[in-house]
Amino acid sequence: MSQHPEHETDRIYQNDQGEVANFAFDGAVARVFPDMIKRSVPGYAETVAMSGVIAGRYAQPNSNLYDLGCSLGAVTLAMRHGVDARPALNQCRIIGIDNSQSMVERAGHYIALDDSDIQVDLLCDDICTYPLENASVTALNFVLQFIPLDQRLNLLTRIADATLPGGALILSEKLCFDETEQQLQTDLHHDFKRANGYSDLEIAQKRAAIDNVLIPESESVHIERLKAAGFSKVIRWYQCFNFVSFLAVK
Ligand code: GEK
Repeated sequence: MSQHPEHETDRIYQNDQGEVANFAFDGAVARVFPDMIKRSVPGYAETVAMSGVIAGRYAQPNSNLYDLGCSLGAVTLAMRHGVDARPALNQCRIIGIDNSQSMVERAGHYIALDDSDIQVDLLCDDICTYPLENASVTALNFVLQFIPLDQRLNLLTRIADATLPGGALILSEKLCFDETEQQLQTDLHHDFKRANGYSDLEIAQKRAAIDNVLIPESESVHIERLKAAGFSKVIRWYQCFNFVSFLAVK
């Protein structure tokens, strides 16, 4: 039996780095990831947990469920438990894909410790090219925002094409807003981070690191593009400050 991987407190941006390098999902980030995402993304725990509930409703017998950009497999596990609760779904397969080797390795330890017979496969690959098929539920949990803008429609179209009729995509993202709301939402997000123990220096350096890497879009851009990709119905089922999750049904 593999050991539960220890995760550390996120101190990556604690000391003044002078020139801050672009953010990357490397080994240092993978080691602190559970702490980092919980303290940085308002509503993260609820988004993950409800992804399992949504998966339980939209999963279809003998289909695939994809967790694209799975990091340490939090949504993979939530979807597994959502499916596990329904005996008709015991032949479903859950596929977690991430292009960070460090993330996939650590995700493997968490999956190995989880007690369920539902098949889970973890792959280190690029979600923009990996072939998808026979999908009843796909999760893109805070991942599309890291994909180059000109590749987003293509990825969503490939997901829609691979989705069975009545299947679903759960898309969680950081949003951007018009000028007035943007300032308010940014202030609230930074208050949230401060309340979780991040200093002003950590907040500023993380922002500098991630600004060129995470490109948020507005709610209307997301909804229109999901429809253009081939989803017939899109709802916002959750929002916490500037972080949102959509349910798109084919
Ligand atoms: C969670 N969903 O815990 N192909 C594969 N993986 C990618 C790609 C790509 N092209 N681009 C980025 N990633 C997770 C959290 S984190 C969000 C997702 C965050 C991966 C990247 O390696 C990272 O693990 C993940 O997408 C984004 O619910 O850190 O804010």
